[in-house]
Amino acid sequence: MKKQDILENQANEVYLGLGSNLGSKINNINKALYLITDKNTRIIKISSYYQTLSWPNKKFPKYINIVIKIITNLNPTSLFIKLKSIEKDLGRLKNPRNYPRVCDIDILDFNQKRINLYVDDEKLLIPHPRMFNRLFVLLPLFEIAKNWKHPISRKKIDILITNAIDKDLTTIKLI
Ligand code: PH2
Ligand code: MG
Ligand code: MG
Repeated sequence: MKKQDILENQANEVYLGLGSNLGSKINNINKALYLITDKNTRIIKISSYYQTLSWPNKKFPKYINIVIKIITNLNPTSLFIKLKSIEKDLGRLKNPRNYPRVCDIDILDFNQKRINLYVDDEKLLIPHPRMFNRLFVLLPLFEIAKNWKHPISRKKIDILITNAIDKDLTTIKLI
């Protein structure tokens, strides 16, 4: 049996980061929340909505960012495919990395596991490799998971936040 299959049909605890900096941002996030919920997937926590400066290019429009916790019986590949299709339904186009987007949904943490695989030609790396020194992810995550630990470094979320504050120029506003 493949490792993927073992993860299927069980209640996986997953954290997702959502961001929008194009169009009707709050609406885009809310539509994504509506589409994420289905017979396989339940949303169990939603952070506040945070207005954040676009990183690394502050000249791009500001983002709305949230983090949610879901329970899903989808495996990482199926969840990834579902989230990509939601991004597409919401009107996301293929653009260079870090370009403004209608909606971005990133799998931050899947059952505290290290996952490294290809879905078609796209690389799926969990925990999300670039996100854990970014306050636009850490602050909403802290709000809904005060004792969360990074699955690989085992660093606690409050330590990651302290370390990120100096580096990150994101100005964050609760909306
Ligand atoms: N996502 C990015 C790049 N930059 N900046 C903010 N503030 N919020 C994001 O979600 C974000 C970003 C790549 O996905
Ligand atoms: Mg992203
Ligand atoms: Mg993404």
